[in-house]
Amino acid sequence: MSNSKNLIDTEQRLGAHNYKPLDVILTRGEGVYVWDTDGKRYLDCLSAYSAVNQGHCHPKILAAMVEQAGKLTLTSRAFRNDQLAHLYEELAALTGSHKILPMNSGAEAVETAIKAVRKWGYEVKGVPEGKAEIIVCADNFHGRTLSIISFSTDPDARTGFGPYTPGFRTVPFGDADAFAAAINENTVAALIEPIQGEAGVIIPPSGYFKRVRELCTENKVTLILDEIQTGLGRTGKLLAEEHEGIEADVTLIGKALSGGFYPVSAVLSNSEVLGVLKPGQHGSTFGGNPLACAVARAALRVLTEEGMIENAEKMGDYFLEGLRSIRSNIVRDVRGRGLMMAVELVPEAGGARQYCYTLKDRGLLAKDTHENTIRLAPPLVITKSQVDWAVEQIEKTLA
Ligand code: IF1
Repeated sequence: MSNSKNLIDTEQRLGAHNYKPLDVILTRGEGVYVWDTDGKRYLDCLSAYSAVNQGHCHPKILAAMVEQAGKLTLTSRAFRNDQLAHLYEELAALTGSHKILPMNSGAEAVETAIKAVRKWGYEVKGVPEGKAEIIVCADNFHGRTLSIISFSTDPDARTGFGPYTPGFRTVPFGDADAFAAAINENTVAALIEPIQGEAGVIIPPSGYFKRVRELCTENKVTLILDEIQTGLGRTGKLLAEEHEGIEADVTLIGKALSGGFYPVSAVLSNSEVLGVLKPGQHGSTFGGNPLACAVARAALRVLTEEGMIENAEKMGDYFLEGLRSIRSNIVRDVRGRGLMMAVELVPEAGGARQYCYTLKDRGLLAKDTHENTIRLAPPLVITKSQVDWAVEQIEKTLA
């Protein structure tokens, strides 16, 4: 205990205070479980913001990582490596995309897409130089870099970091008429999350994305879906766009692309958009490195071969049903798709964070978002009895 206190004090003293984590110090993980330094076990219902969809320390991803780490880790893109082509092939087969660009963090994938669609706008659509506009949604979360926070509507994320990158137009999420009204001849793209995560797991009205897709096609606007959080099985489908019956022109994935072992992200595109990038115009020292590729290949393989996506769909329905059966006068709403779920509390409950602390004491880790919402996103390998146990803890906490 005194040791944990020392670690926390040291973090407070030497680290920037850009986070306010729950005071639990984790040291080991396996599947849906993590253990703290006192040996207490927790069911992880955050999954590192959906980066460990495959469960903590998945043995097959670990084996692929160790094997590749002993062979070759980094070549830079100045030379080729023998893993990248395989990752391209497997991603293309899985998602039907025609061109792929590997990066590291999610924010980098978003930045990459923004660069590519701007250039596409000038070279292919014929937008006058410097005039490209991208439509984004209010309450979005796409990452922390300067251009991305320039179009954030969250004051914490944005305020004080200007001057801001211009060229973005904000519309309400889920409002197709507002979206239609925002399109003009300089609109090169729309960048949207299929389900808004940070905003509190906000699911758009049905038909919204069908209409957005049509409007994009009619107006030659590139539809970019940020599936960094919703993708790779989280919502019970490989990509959340499948729930909407649409296909994006550009899809961004990250997080679970490595199963949490390593930062790996990718831009998946039609040939036209990524086709505009020529040698020297974009890149990254680590993007597409052989270690990242080997890890990503294993992470994708276990996701599909071990039935995790189907499990997410089944367990998601079951978990939601359990949450909806909870009788509590502080629950305002329960929502979710697959294993991306949220319990919103009434404002009088006094904030979600205290309930996350109670859940932690009961052995369940979850993260509050936007004051009154508890976000629940366990690894996709969760079993029925583990869901039963989780619902019981949540019920006792909110009763
Ligand atoms: C943090 C939330 C999750 C994302 C989408 C891009 C990125 C993210 C849809 C950027 C990242 C994270 C980052 C994390 C908090 C977080 C998050 F609470 F903000 F909403 F996941 F739930 N697009 N999401 O959700 O990816 O550059 O981080 O790899 O602490 O900032 P990244």
